[in-house]
Amino acid sequence: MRVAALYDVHGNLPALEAVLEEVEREGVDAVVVGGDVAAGYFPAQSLEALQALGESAIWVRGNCEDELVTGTDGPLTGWPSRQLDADQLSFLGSLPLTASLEVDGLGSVLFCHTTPASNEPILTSATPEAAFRSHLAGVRENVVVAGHTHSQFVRQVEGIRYVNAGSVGMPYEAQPGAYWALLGPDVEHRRTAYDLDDAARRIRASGFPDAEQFVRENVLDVPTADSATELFENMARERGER
Ligand SMILES: [Mn+2]
Repeated sequence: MRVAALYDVHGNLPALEAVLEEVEREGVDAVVVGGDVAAGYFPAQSLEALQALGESAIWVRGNCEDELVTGTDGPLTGWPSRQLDADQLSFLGSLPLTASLEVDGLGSVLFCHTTPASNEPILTSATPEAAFRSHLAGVRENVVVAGHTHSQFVRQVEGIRYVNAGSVGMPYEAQPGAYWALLGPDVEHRRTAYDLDDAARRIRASGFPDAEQFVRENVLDVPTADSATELFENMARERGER
């Protein structure tokens, strides 16, 4: 099968709608929803747009799903958690950490938010190899597809190719847009352009408390992968993950 990997939508419905149109044109067999779907401007609508894919959507749970369910009052989770009803929160809380699929040309592919055992560790293009090796120990698949750190990259770790699919709704990349990955027969990193000014207008009207700041810093303009990677690696050192 061919698979579209959509990670870290973060409630950015305009970005998601543009990606779903492109995914439809690609005629994939499945869409993997890689976590951190609803933590952002359009929580319920983003969730519903992906649930509308029915059986062809395969879901894994991100760290923000856990924070929405436990009611953690962060900038991306406090207001959004109050926009979701009990059924939606229970759906998100019940998702598995991993999914495994056979993909054309790639063989077995493991999908997780960041590592197979947890949706929290920080892994970037600059992470030391030893950290990848310990997180991927015991993985039997040829390819691991993840997100979480919002920048597209590929790392070869012994026999395993670790792919960050990028972020649909909150990318840290060279230019604005919606970032995802098309899998089968190879790994193809994709960027979908969308109408940023129209998205900004919709997001400002969403009721999301920090809309203006997010529009400026994460939609109209985005942090570069290099700056985000440096911040993430510092955070990982502070957390004792390195
Ligand atoms: Mn995320």
